[in-house]
Amino acid sequence: MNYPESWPCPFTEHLLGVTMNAIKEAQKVRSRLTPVLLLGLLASFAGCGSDSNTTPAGMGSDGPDASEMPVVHQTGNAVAGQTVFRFETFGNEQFWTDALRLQQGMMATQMTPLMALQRLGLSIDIDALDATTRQTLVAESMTNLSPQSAPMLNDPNTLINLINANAVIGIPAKDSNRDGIVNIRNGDKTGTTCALCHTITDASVLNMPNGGSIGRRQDGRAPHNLNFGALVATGLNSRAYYPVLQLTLNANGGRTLGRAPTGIRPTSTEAEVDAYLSNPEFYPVGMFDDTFDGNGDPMHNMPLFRTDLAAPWGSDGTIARLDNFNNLVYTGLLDPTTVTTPDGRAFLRKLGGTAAGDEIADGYVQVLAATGVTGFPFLQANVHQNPGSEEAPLGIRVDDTKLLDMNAYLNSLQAPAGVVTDAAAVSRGRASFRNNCTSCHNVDQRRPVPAFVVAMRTIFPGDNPEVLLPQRNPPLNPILNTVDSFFDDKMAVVNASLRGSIRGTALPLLLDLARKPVFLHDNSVPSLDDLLNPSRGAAAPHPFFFADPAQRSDMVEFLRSLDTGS
Ligand code: HEC
Ligand code: HEC
Ligand SMILES: [Ca+2]
Ligand SMILES: [Ca+2]
Ligand SMILES: [Ca+2]
Repeated sequence: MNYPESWPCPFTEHLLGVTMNAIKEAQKVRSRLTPVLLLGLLASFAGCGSDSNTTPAGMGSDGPDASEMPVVHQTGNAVAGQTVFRFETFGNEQFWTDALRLQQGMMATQMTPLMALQRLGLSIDIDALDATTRQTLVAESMTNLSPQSAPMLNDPNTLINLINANAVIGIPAKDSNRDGIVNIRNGDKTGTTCALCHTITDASVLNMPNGGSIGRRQDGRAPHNLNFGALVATGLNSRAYYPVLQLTLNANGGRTLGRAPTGIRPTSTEAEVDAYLSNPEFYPVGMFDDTFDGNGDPMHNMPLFRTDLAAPWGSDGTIARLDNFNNLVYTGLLDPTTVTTPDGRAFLRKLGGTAAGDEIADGYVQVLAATGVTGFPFLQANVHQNPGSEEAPLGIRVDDTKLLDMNAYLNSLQAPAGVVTDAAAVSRGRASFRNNCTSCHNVDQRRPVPAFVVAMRTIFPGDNPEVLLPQRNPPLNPILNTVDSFFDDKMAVVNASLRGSIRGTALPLLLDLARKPVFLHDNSVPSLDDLLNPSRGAAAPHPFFFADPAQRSDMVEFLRSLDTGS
């Protein structure tokens, strides 16, 4: 068997402090924990890899009492945090405009608002517009949207105007030339923000089937139709996103890991990169590859509600603290040129080994040179005294006050009300959930999500990985990949072993499920009924099934009803 049962678990002082507190907390609630679960909890908090941190379904419980553990989570000002979430770029507009050339691509392709809504799944904030534009868009939205009846929605100039008005959600324009006017036709630049993949609108003006919408912002809700791949492909220099694409690496024996049969190389053309990004088989709609590891491992956009109730972060549970996760998004993903710095390279080497790490960084430098990108990294961040740590994986950290303000804002976001169509079915489903699912999930979504990482073999019994890199510096586990499954791809390189825990998946809050079109982080399951249907097979990811269709449908009703209200 080539699966590591455990690996060394040395701690930094900081980690040890957290660990000791966690163990003390666990001991306090010992009486309410089943022994097996407690053992697993201690193992996962103590950071020693183990498969024992999950149990068969608990009986008659409201959820695992691991949830009693407080999430250490500083906060600032929620009102200021809203602005950070919606508009803060820390200067990444230089990357998106000067390096990736996104707005230039929109102009070159004569992209209209309708195309942005339909093809890219972008959404438009109606409140950001002046009264005349608002009225025209409302009127046009009630027509058949043809160029004759909806001229403004079909006019490429409108898209520029909407961007200038900061109405295109997640891609704000900045007054880069500091002339007091925001106009991207005249030297100003467009960046990206968190809202891009974590906000929709109420679609009160227009709802584009399988696309975006026009209406009022609803922060925290996942845009299931956002086509981020196609958005990046729209840039005139999509090659600038190189380290976050699926790569072919010599260090990996010329192989590639991901959904595409061949990966991108430093010499790949713009057309080849665009073809990868705009193929939904390779870069599915609603997904984002958030690791600069050479793996093509897009994951489904996650909702962000009540972040005070959840941790660790990411499907892999790699990051313990919310502001650390958010800092990594800013410093590594919204301007990936940071990986070419000495600290960036060091982190790439830590993740992928020296050969692969250097190959990614060197390849990227080659791409940037070949495409005339200079002056990077662009991101405005502070040098951190502890490079490589969770606080600053790439050696830099954006403004801490703003990160803590955003923590407060994300904590305050409420999930939409659950959908109840058959109250009796919901109540039967709840009873069944209590009996079958509470070794991992809580019944009551107002309670903190248990913080343990579910071991890969528990959540995915078909996990049978080959070893891609046998040795990494402790506490990192070897790089592993189960062939013929995407489910584990995210966790191949980046997983919770980085903080001394295990390779597996973290537990989500079960919220806004009625609106979700596809399930599990790898988009592998098309409906809640399928999720619970034994026809997926006992070796499939998340193998918790009901053979009886009536029981399944009760459970689906229950899951759709969940929210954080009373
Ligand atoms: C291009 C799309 C995209 C952008 C932009 C983006 N995210 Fe995400 N976010 C995702 C995806 C996809 C996931 C799921 C990752 C996973 O499954 O591991 C995610 C996960 C998260 C999570 C973890 C949620 C959980 O329950 O574990 C947090 C927190 C988060 N994002 C915050 C942010 C913040 C803050 C920003 C802005 C700095 C941001 N994201 C920008 C797509 C995006
Ligand atoms: C061994 C722990 C465990 C058990 C038992 C378990 N789950 Fe899960 N569940 C998870 C994990 C981990 C995830 C996140 C999976 C991922 O990364 O995609 C999850 C995700 C989910 C999701 C969200 C899927 C999505 O795409 O948003 C639903 C719904 C769900 N579980 C329902 C259930 C139900 C119903 C049961 C009982 C029949 C159950 N779970 C039992 C661990 C568990
Ligand atoms: Ca392109
Ligand atoms: Ca990746
Ligand atoms: Ca795999």
